[in-house]
Order: sequence, then C-alpha cells, then structure tokens
Amino acid sequence: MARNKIALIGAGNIGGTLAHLIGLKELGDVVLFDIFGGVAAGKALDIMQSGPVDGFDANMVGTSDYAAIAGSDVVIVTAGFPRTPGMSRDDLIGKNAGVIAQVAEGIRTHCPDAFVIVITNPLDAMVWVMREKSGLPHHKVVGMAGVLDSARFRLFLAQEFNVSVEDVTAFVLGGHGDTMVPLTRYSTVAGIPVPDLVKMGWTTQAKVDAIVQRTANGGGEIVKLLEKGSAFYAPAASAIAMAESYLKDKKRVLPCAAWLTGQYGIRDLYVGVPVVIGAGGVERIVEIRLDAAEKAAFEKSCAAVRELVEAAKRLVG
Ligand code: PYR
Repeated sequence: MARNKIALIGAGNIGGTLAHLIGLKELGDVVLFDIFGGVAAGKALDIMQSGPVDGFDANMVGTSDYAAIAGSDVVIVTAGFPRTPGMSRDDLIGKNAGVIAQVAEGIRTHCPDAFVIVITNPLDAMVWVMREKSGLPHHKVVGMAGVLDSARFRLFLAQEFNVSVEDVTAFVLGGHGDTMVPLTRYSTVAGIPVPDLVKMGWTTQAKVDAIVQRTANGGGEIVKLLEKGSAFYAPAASAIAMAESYLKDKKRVLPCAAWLTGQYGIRDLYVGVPVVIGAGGVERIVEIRLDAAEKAAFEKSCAAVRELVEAAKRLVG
C-alpha cells in the first residue's frame, strides 16, 4: 500500500514541527512547500535524516513549486504572517487573506481531493477564504483551533486539580479569538463536570474563571513570551490529531472550525464546534445543548467571526 502524501504549506516553525511529528508518527510522506524553497528543502532533509535514529521511514521534500503537492491526501496550511506582541489575531487579516487565496488556488489546481486543515490566523476567516477560493466541498476544509484551545484549557485544569492531563476533557466553542467560549459545564475530570468539582471543594469558581480567561488569552500569552512569532508545538500537535483522524478514519470528536448550515442556529459560517472527523472529512457536526449564557457567548463569538469574514470578502472576495 502506498504511503499517504501530506502537503505542508509554509515551512516556518509550525510547518517544520508538523513534518517532524508526521515522521515520528509515520503518517506518510511529506511535501514541505514555502516561497523560500531552500528553507523548505533544508528542513525536509534535516527531518528525514532523523528517521534512521528515530526509526521512521518517510520521504520528505521541500519545494517552492505548487506542482509538487499534486495528489496530496491532506494539506495543512500555515502560510502567512504570525502575530507580534501587542497584535490580535484579527490584525493579521490584511496580510494573510491574500496569502491564503493564493494557496487555495494551488490546492484547487493540484490536489482538489485533499482534506485541508487551515492554521493561519485570523483562523475562522482564513478557513472561509480557503474554501471560497479553492472551491473544495465544505466538509473537506476545516480550521485548527478548538483542539489547541481545549488542550490549553485541559492543561490549566489539570494543573489546578493536580491530575493527569489525560484524565481531563475540555470543551471550547466559537471563534479562535478573544471571544472564544470555554465551556466548563462540558469539561470534566474523569467524567466529573468542572461545576461539580467546584461544589466538591476541589477548586473555587474564581479560579475556574481565571483559567477560562487564561485559555482565551492562551495564544497571546505565548506571543508575549516569545517576543518574535507565535506558538508552534501545540498548534502542530493539534493539527496532526485532526489529520490522523482523517487518514485513519478514526472518527474522533474534535472541536474544529467547521461550516455551519443551521446548527446552533448559525448558517453559512465557519466557526468552532465539535465535529466527527473520519475518512469522509467532517462527517458530522455535534450539536450540544447550550444554556442561555453559553448561547449568548457563542452568538457574540459568531458575530465577531462574521465581521472578519466581511473584511476578508472586501480584501479577496
Ligand atoms: C495560537 O497560538 O493560538 C495560534 O493561533 C497560533
């Protein structure tokens, strides 16, 4: 059986980490694309040379020629500019909308059957640009944000409760921005919802509120620390979880920016919700019941995403 082919558009920090994880997990062969073809080729060769040590077989090439992504099963897009301290993700729209439109053209031409995962910010609006300009079906184009945001939420909860991250599940809905909605009611330690843990005296509501706030600022906290660039290890790991679920038809339930057609009362918008990812792409949108406050927060987040999509339309529409 031939190996899967995975194209990574952008050979920066996330692109390189993605390629390394793909090797370590033996998910397939990699084409690392970047306008700086030498950087892409250098990283591809370097990572491939770690194969004999780590015990993986993968062919990895770097290129600045879109033709090399032909026939890819999965494309993960990180091309574009990252934030610098003081910037919000939304501030990137002017720079990144045009970049994503160009990448979408390359995907439309060379691998229109791929499953496409967008990581570039501002995330939800960039997924919209990718879908519009690539012409791929909506269920084959998604955004990586919810897995990352809930990983951050899980970590902070695990630290607060002094338990393994493995036993913490967490749920984050909405856009990948300041308005994201971490849902404590659907976040658990070994199945026990966080509000019950507050009642059990494991923590206080004030501490949970602070964790929710830290989760929403999770990307910004790292941008401030790095001073140059934004997070890359956790974003790459999150996108790999999505790619693996697609390639292995695992049907994992993962929060992703997915196209809503009336679910949650929202129509024609890419925004973060739980979905099932399998060989069919986004196979199902999971619609959970929200209380009035959660619904209001989700709708506020959707309104913020819609504004960004309108701005993207003016730029590349
Ligand atoms: C984040 O760290 O949240 C990004 O969006 C990269």
